[in-house]
Amino acid sequence: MSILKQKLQEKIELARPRVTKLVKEYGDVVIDQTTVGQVIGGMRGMKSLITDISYLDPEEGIRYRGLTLPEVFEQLPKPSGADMPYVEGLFHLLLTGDVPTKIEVEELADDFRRRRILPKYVYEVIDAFPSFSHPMAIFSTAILTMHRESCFARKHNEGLSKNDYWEPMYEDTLNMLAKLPEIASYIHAKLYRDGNRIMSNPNLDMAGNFAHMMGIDKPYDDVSRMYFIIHADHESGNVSAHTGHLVASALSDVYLSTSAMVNGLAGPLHGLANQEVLRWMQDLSEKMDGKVPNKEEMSKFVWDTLNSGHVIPGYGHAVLRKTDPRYSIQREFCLENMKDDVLFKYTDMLYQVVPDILREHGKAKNPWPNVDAQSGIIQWHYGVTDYDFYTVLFAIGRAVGVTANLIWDRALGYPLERPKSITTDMLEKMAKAGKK
Ligand code: CMX
Repeated sequence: MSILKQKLQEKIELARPRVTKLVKEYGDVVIDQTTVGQVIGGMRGMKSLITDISYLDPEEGIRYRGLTLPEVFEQLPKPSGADMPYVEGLFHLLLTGDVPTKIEVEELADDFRRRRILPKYVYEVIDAFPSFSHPMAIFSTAILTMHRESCFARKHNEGLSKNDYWEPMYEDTLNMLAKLPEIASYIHAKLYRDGNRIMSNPNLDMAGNFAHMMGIDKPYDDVSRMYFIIHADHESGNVSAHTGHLVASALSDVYLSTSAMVNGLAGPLHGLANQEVLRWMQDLSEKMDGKVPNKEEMSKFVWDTLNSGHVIPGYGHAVLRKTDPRYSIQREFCLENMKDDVLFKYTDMLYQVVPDILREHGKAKNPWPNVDAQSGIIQWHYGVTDYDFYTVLFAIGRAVGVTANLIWDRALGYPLERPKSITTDMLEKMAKAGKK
């Protein structure tokens, strides 16, 4: 058994009695109340999910296993010559709560390498897609196609004890994660490089190999590591993480659940916002003839967008109430590596004008930038100008966090998700009774 799997097994044994005790001894303790506004308003703030893998504080931003993002970047081991850590190391941290040693992370990176060969039929499925398809639709389908490989589905059919559910889920997860860079870069080659595929390099780490298969030189390997790490998890209630958890709660395997989570991520209010940001900035760039707008010109552009009934992409958040630390990490990278880039200058100018405008506009609860405000311009700078592709990169990162959660869902025996719905009549009656 690998070091990671062994360690995970020990952690699972320690965690199980805590959950059993909570349900047995405190199962009927009230922890929250639900309002009419929450039932109609997308369940905002309703405490109804559990995960130890990450926690999102509205003021501070995301913590992975208790570590802030700057701490994660500082503490995780890095491949030699790299400024950014191994994505495999992040998976180890998310799964176990421990920062891996160099030996542990290298063993895991080797494990990923062994598992990354893609079945031939996945290439054929991708090839069969019309070339004008959205890459997220192809990515989701390619993952879904591999459902037939699922160890979990096979073992469950054969009769697997509930206690052991996590084990084939772990195997499926590693098998799938290791293949995502190959799937994504193959889709990129098909849609945007006339099918010119670059074969993988078996000596590289997951993200380094992705950069290699994209055909982009350093520091794009570090961009990929940074990108996959910052997008990995944002606690359980966001659409992609929640969808993955919900679908897996029906004992659907990792392939079915991850494909579903990718579909949730593909919405413009969620992961697709990064491509919306680029589209929007290109529009401005055309209007400005490539020049950097001054503050007044930028403000006018932002107001025009709002007055035409559109949201400002890359700004606002359902939970966060401050600048997203994922934005700040990328901003630091831009300042160090691409501070003269015109689109970065646009982004910086937007940071100066948008928060005040959104406050004056008076709708958004959070006027600050989120992860998507900065991520597309970095890709653009390094030559990935096909912005439809950006959400696929988000999806590779998000899969790392969502699947770590799914393994724990199985380990702790979390049941089928099934909240109760009511009719509008019932809600009106409850609302009136509650007002008295
Ligand atoms: N521009 C203009 N209006 C905005 C806004 C923005 N960036 N953010 C929120 N609002 C509006 C909402 O549309 C809503 O208006 P209505 O009452 O007319 O429906 C109002 O402000 C209240 O919204 P909220 O409670 O502040 O935000 P929500 O939780 O409903 O939505 C989010 C959150 C992210 C969907 C929203 O801020 C938004 O649409 N942002 C732009 C798209 C974006 O950047 N998405 C990426 C999110 C990051 C991620 O994927 O994790």
